[in-house]
Amino acid sequence: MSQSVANTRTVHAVCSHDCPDSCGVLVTVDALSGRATKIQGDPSHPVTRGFLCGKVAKYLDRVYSPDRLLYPMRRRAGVPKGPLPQGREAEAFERIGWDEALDEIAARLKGIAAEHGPESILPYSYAGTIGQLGFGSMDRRFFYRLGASQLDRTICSSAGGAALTSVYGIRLGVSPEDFAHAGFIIAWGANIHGNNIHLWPFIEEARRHGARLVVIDPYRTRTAALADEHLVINPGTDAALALGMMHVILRDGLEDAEYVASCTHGFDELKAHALKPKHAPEAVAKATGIDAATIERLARAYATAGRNGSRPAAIRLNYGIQRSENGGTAARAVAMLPLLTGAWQYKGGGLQLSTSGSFPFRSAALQMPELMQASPLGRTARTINMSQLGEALTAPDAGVGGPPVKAMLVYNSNPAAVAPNSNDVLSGMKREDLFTVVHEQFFTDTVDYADYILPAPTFLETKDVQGAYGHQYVQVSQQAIAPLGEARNNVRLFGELARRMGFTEACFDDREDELIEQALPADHPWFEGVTRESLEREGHIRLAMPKNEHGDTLPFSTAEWFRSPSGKGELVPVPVFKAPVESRANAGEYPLEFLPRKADNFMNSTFANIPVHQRMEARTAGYLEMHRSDAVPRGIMDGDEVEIFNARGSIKLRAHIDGQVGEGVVAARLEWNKLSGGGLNINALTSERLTDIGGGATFYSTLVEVRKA
Ligand SMILES: Nc1nc2c(c(=O)[nH]1)N[C@H]1C(S)=C(S)[C@@H](COP(=O)(O)OP(=O)(O)OC[C@H]3O[C@@H](n4cnc5c(=O)[nH]c(N)nc54)[C@H](O)[C@@H]3O)O[C@H]1N2
Ligand SMILES: Nc1nc2c(c(=O)[nH]1)N[C@H]1C(S)=C(S)[C@@H](COP(=O)(O)OP(=O)(O)OC[C@H]3O[C@@H](n4cnc5c(=O)[nH]c(N)nc54)[C@H](O)[C@@H]3O)O[C@H]1N2
Ligand code: SF4
Ligand SMILES: [Mo]
Repeated sequence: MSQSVANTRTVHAVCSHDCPDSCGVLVTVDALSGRATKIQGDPSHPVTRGFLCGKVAKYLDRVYSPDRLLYPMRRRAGVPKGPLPQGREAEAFERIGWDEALDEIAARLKGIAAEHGPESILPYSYAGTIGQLGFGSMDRRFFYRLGASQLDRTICSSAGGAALTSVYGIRLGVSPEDFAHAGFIIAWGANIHGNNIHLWPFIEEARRHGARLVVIDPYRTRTAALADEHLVINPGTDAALALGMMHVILRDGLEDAEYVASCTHGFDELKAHALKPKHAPEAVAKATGIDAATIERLARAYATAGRNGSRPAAIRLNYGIQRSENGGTAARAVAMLPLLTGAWQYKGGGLQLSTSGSFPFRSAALQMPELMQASPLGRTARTINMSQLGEALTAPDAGVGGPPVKAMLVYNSNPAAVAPNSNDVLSGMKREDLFTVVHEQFFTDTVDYADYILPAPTFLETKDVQGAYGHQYVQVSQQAIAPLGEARNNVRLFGELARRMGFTEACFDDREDELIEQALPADHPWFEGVTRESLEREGHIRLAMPKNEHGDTLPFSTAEWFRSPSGKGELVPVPVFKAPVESRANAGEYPLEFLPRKADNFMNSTFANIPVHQRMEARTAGYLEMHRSDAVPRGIMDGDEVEIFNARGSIKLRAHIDGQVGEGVVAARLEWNKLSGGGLNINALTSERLTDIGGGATFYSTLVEVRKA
């Protein structure tokens, strides 16, 4: 979709950041100079509705930033790896051409694979872009064919994903548009206003019709401040709260017996479990910090919404609750609530954690895991969990057996800033015997440890196809402008590197259009009418999911929707609450629960270096938020410099006693290491412990102590 007016064109792109909203974006491009002059939300996209979040509204500042990494570079001889002052990173490197860079990188990889085996090479990528091609296509083909270690991409959502799948068999949820029809909404570990802004107008619409919004979060987010009620929960205790709600619902017979009979499996077992005295509101109040009367009221309001023609209850569950040691169980327990009340049967009722299962892209065709068999390894390569990068880089057997990691190719990620237990991560990345290549848009913390850096484009500079994890529209993102400098996209980088390695398979020649066609299933009913051509014409297309007699798509309203082993909602194994090892229940030397948070105006570590975004986040820069009752006994006053520490690390921030956190909890937000006071960000304190299911990171289960610096 491209329209011309006078000397400008408007190009339809898709915001590729790791955000549930996947906005349709219109980019105005000056036809003469080829420069983007304006960026706006697509008014015709039913979820984007013509506006962008504060971060991406200022996107041209990022695209045309004077700090963009524009050329391939090689570390200068003798310059050790490690932190470089922001703005002067390029001094540690010398500019080289792409051919030279690719030849030298291929030669090094061949040598390392020959000496240590290909599994000594580790890809490290996450969701710098969530476009299908940029996130995982040619890169995966390359690493499979090489026989490199596989990366388990667990740093964000794997516990919640596994939880949802274990209960429903597929990741589907209430559409954002349908939230407008809800009568009672719970934002559960979900900072909607900060992280998922395009859901907000639908919630406001529901509230205009009388809906109540209740937020369950240990932190007073923007969302909590705007809600009807904020329930301050102790971190990591959501499974207990959900079980307490079940207790009330089942004790009082508020379940929908007909729906339970036709759409769930294991009800009797769950009922017996939930009715145990330890799940009674008085008992649950102790663990969660939410009083018994409130739990009773919450459970009743939740379960009775939708009765007698009233509007139903919707839960926006987000990934906040599953970044916790027992987060998988917590997400499973919450996900079971609408199965008891039958909320799914009503428009606007049910739950949304992720809608990603709505998009049956052909990832096997894009990624070709069968290439592993053609690799020198000739078998399935070992897997390394990305949330344990520190261990992988510092343990002699990469923590999982097999050769030590000798080379790491980083793209779509900034592990030096975002991976947990960063002291170990950074000491691993500092190893002079580790060969590191980083494909990036900016001189991030990770670039400071690179042997070679390669320039990557922004989403304005490349073409892709994208689904969403917060709505049900598939979109093609057109290339709006030429890549800046010598930037090359992920597809081209790995296609060319494959040739340099001597891989002869034809699949390494595929380009964007071919890959987009391969990604789209021809035979899946939900993708009916979705082709590269139709997407290019329309910009976005709503998936053709099954509809009821009123024309509404209501996932899990009937038994046909479930993809679980029993063909119904799985209520067994029953969720069992266990307090995290790192939580107040087990506090000792480090008594405070730490929330190492995302910034409302950054995207994880992305945007942290852009001045306009820094200004938007100035209020939280360098702050440790704490409760007065924790500050006073430690002799800490508002504005004091404090040290936050545990056995893994220590950082310095300024105390801010502002009422955003409750007693026993302290919070600070993500930042680049090199932009942090002491050169280390909050991940110096987080651990590599994994979640109960899904092997996820546990950022929000972190104990610390604080003292005046
Ligand atoms: N502005 C902005 N938007 C973003 C991002 C960003 O960095 N900035 N990141 C993007 C990414 S990668 C993701 S995954 C999504 C994530 O979106 P969300 O899942 O909303 O992410 P979080 O902010 O991690 O967690 C949500 C809330 O959970 C709370 N929380 C922490 N521990 C607990 C707990 O034990 N129980 C409960 N009930 N709540 C808890 C946190 O205080 C937080 O306010 O957002 C995306 N959107
Ligand atoms: N303490 C703490 N740590 C966290 C979190 C938290 O809440 N607290 N959140 C966690 C979560 S949920 C997530 S998802 C992870 C996110 O961690 P990452 O996936 O590392 O996310 P970003 O920090 O956004 O970094 C993405 C990088 O990819 C680059 N990039 C963008 N597009 C492209 C491209 O097309 N090609 C290449 N080669 N590069 C590109 C960007 O410039 C950016 O530097 O962080 C996790 N870490
Ligand atoms: S970051 Fe999210 S809300 Fe912002 S423009 Fe991108 S998709 Fe939309
Ligand atoms: Mo994430």
